[in-house]
Amino acid sequence: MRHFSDPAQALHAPTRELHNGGWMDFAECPARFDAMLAELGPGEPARDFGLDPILAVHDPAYVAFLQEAHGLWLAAGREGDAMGYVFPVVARRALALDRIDAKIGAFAMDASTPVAAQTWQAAYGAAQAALTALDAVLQGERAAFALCRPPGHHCGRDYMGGYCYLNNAAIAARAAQGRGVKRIAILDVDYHHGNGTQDIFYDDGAVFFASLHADPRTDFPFYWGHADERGAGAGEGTTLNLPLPQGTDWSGYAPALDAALEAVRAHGADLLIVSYGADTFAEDPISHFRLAREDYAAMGKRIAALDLPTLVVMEGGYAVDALGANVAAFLDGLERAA
Ligand code: OKP
Ligand code: ZN
Repeated sequence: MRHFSDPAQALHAPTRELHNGGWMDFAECPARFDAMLAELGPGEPARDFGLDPILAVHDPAYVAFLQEAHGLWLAAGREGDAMGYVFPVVARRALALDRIDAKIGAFAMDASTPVAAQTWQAAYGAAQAALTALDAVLQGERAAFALCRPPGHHCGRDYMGGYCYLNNAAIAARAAQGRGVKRIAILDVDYHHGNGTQDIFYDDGAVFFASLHADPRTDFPFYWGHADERGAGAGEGTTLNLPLPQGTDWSGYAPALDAALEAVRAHGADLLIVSYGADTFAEDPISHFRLAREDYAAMGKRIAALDLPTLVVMEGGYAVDALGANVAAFLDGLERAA
């Protein structure tokens, strides 16, 4: 399968993240990107579609913040990665605050998404990779893979979170709508619920969002991904959440996947976007499902049976040594059933 990326995506390299009250090495590391490229080969370069498709999803003030945040951090006399520690969840109002600590809290949903020196360049490259792979699909490619890193499914219109800064899947979906694609389905098979993607399309009846993920009662992002979140307004019924317990293996995963695929079929989509995460792997260091490599091939085959033009965007997956092979197994399964 053709795949697309931008070298700038390797430049985002935060050193650490808050974990259970202490510091751990940043799990979403540049080695993930290198591991995928080592397995899949260099692929094709992302083209530059500019800022407009990003601004079709994200708030301009948020995009400006991403570009300036690390510079403001350095200007405040800090070193290392910019991280927030105050989050305005109470009595929110539009205050135009300049201090980096105030800005970063207003544009973040968690304290584990640091902004490093080249975060913007990398996130921008990942979004352009998604747009380039989408273009290949709209030109007639049956499926294409955007090697997105950093991932995107946790961030929303005006906030970052969960290692995500720009929502690559949402940016591709809005671009597809702009090019005349009427009905779109986003299938999120990352271990974690794609709360940002859900949020962006929650009231959009043209974009169906289905997600299989660890039950948010036990796993990040906790507040979203519960089965009773089903969309609102014109999007009522076009969000489907299938939370699964920790320890889920293929025997529990496959029936839920089939239910999601059936719902995608019923939506009548013209384009499928898959948010693929390999953090459902049994050996993932931060996750608790038990999928094996061959399950990814089976997953790809079942998704291919939908017989839809398919854009795959990369999300998580932190067992770095196994990552390339897991991604390749999924893409091969998706391609072989074609
Ligand atoms: C991103 B993706 C503290 C917990 C923070 C964030 C998980 C983000 C996963 N270290 N965990 O969905 O793979
Ligand atoms: Zn994940």
